[in-house]
Amino acid sequence: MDALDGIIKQSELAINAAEDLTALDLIRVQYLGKKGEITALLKNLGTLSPEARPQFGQIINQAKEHVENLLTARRNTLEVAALNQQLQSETIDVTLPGINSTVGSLHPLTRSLQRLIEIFHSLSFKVIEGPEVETEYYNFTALNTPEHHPARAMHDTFYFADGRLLRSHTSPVQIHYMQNHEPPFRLIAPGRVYRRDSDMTHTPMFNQIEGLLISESGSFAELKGLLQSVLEQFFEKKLDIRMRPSYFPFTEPSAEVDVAWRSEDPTEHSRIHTKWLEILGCGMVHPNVLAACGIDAKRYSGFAFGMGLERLVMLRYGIPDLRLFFENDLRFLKQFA
Ligand code: 2NM
Repeated sequence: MDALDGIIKQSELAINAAEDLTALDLIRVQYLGKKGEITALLKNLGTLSPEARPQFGQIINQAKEHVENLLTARRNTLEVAALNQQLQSETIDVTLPGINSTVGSLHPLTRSLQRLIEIFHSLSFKVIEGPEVETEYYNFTALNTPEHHPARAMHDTFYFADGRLLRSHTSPVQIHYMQNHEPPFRLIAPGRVYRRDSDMTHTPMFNQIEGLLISESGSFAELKGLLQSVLEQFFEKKLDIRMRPSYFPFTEPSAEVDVAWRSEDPTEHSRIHTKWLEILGCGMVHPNVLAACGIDAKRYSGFAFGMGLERLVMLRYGIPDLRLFFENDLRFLKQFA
């Protein structure tokens, strides 16, 4: 009984001193575990006389129950303390301002390209794409551009060591298409093109949209009407356009299209003045080009046109400097959100 009293006192002290649940469990094992001190006393009952066993058994079991109750009470206290501490450390101040997420926007070139594609789509034109690395055949030869044409020169086109090149227009995309499809068709080929040109108004890479219509009745009149309609939809206003005779190896006849651009001239006391601005090139597809694609030029005819996307977008939004397209300055890009 002396031993039991000592054990109870020690366990009470230990339980009250336990700082956390792990320490508390070690104490439980120390007294009530398989090899625990109170467990050992119970095992010892067998050594007592049969008459003494019930009395001592009862006393030891009461002690065991007492220690178990103390352990449970302490465990509850420690659990509540731990929970309170966790709640305190994870407190969220719901009155703090939120974190703003900024929403991006499309690049003006992407936006305008999407609009142009919609406009052409409404006129039954289909979008086709092709590789930016091409052969001389697809970029020049099939387009009726002779071997010694200046456009082929090293200083105009980027060549690779193996003779391939970066396409200088998207026409090769249309050549591939014509070789593999039967007319009639209406196509536009948008994409990046490359020329060895770099100054205030030229970048070595820019975006082009070329169009092509081949049918049994393609005509210059249809070309002019189509361009007028597309340009008026793109600029969202009535436009005066004019065609000037021009030359491209792949079209005959060829023309350049100008639009009458009205603007206020600050040097002329804000007088409105009109300038003719060149915005695209076009023409009737040369019979040699049709022949190179296996198309019967006696049965089919059609027209093609090409325009620079950056230039169109600069006019539409009044963007003064080509470099703005490539710098990705957010102050610029945000204006198109
Ligand atoms: C232009 C001007 C004139 C053109 C020609 C072709 C093709 F592949 F059908 F022959 N595609 N685009 C063309 C014609 C492009 O850009 C100023």
